[in-house]
Amino acid sequence: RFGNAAALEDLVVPPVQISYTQHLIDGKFVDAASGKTFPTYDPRTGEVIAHVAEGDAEDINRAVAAARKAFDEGPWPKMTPYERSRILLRFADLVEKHSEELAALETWNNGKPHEQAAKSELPMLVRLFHYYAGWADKIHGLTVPADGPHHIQTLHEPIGVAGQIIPWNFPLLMFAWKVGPALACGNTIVLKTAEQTPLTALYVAKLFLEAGLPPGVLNVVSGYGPTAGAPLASHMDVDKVAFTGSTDTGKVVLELAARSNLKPVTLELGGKSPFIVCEDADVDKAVELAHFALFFNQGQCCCAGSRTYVHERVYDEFLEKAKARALRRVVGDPFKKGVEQGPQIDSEQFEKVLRYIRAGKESKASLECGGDRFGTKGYFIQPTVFSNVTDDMLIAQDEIFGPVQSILKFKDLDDVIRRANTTRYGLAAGVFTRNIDTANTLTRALRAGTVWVNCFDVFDAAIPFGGYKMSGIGREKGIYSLHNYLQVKAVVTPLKNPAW
Ligand code: TXE
Repeated sequence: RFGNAAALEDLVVPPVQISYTQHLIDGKFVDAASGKTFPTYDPRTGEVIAHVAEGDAEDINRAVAAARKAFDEGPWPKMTPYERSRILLRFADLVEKHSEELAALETWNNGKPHEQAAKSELPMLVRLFHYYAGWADKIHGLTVPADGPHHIQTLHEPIGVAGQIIPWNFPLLMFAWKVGPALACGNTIVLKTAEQTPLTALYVAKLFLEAGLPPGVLNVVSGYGPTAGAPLASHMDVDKVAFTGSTDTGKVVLELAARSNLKPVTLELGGKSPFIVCEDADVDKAVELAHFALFFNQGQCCCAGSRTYVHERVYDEFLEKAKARALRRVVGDPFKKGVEQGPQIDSEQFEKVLRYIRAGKESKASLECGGDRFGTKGYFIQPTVFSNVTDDMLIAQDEIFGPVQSILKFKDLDDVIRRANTTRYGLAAGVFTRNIDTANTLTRALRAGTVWVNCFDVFDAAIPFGGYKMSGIGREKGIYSLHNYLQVKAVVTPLKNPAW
């Protein structure tokens, strides 16, 4: 029996009202052009909590027209960088003021533990906007040495209208990773939220208006991928598209962008990240970190440490303790204090995870614990651990995106480097060792956009994040994210006017 099963019999009423369900276009909350709405759910129960405007191509057209006008006619891109910075700071203050409602809304619509939303994600949201406010007035070009008698300078200009498509696993943080750099650089935006989690982005978009963001600079459209996301990715008036989601959809977005106006695309996609426990590891600490690396956020992290490689010398002890830790994991109503794991986001993801669990059971892997749904309502899944996993198994190759830990045994560093890199993904990796040489060898050999050494899921605003291979294109956060939202213009002037 996991955690506290009783937690599900008496669900907490979320301490927040749903105030915004329409699109935000040109500074106004409006219904969908078609008048249609779609339901959004509480993943604890599968019950509808609100009906939200359902965007399609016409809403995207309207939002892009507003963003285009706000970019071409200003005032946003023409404001001083300091004025833009001040608006971002005012927004961050308003987020801080409304943190309680926002954390409750995030948990209600997503199912993540409320303590995680309130104590970690909301402060991070504020921090990200402070960080980007800091950049807004520090973006400048270079003076470039010339071969001839020319003065050459580069201007770093906003790229224009950014189309942004985000997923449901971290609705507010994904909003910040996309919107923060785009606004700091002076762009205007049409953001399409994930159909599962439309609510918090609308709430914070309202706070942006309160902070003084001019109408049309940030437009938020709710809706489904093929009917609202695709028209955004293929829109001829959108100058850049940024996407976070599955690798399959990432390919579609890239193709839509290429076939329309060849807009540049950044993609942050799936992963199958290795977490490597070396022979010298303190096993208790390694177990705790590997557990966190996989189970955090119900296992719904693109960078989840979903292949736990353990050195053969510590394997047996690790396995026993990893199983005990998973059995201690507290599953239940995410609003209740002490609950570590809430429900998966929706029935589709719930079924997907259970399908992978079945595939694991049918393989030669050993099911150590879990392996089924938790309770009888909502989308809760028991923390599940498989041992004796081999690299060729489906559960070791595909992104499960759920609370399913796969433990694999390795012999030596060469063995684990080769196997850790044998994947189509390359988003992140974890290394747990006390040996600096081992750490240095692994950090250089692993083909991944982030390597966490003796830590995992550290997400400071300044740390770039993104993938090698099929985990994506480009980097978000940090100084690197600014490059996604800037054009570089070279200006060349003769040092002496030619005698014309
Ligand atoms: O993703 P999609 P889904 C992975 C994870 C998960 C799987 C499927 O493995 O189980 O993806 O999840 C929009 N044109 N990740 O179906 O479809 C969609 O509306 C334009 C990893 O939710 O990629 C949503 O806004 N847009 C991931 C966004 O794309 C389209 C986070 C993501 O949806 C579209 C989420 C289309 N044709 C899932 N189709 C990560 N990297 O963190 C869909 N969308």
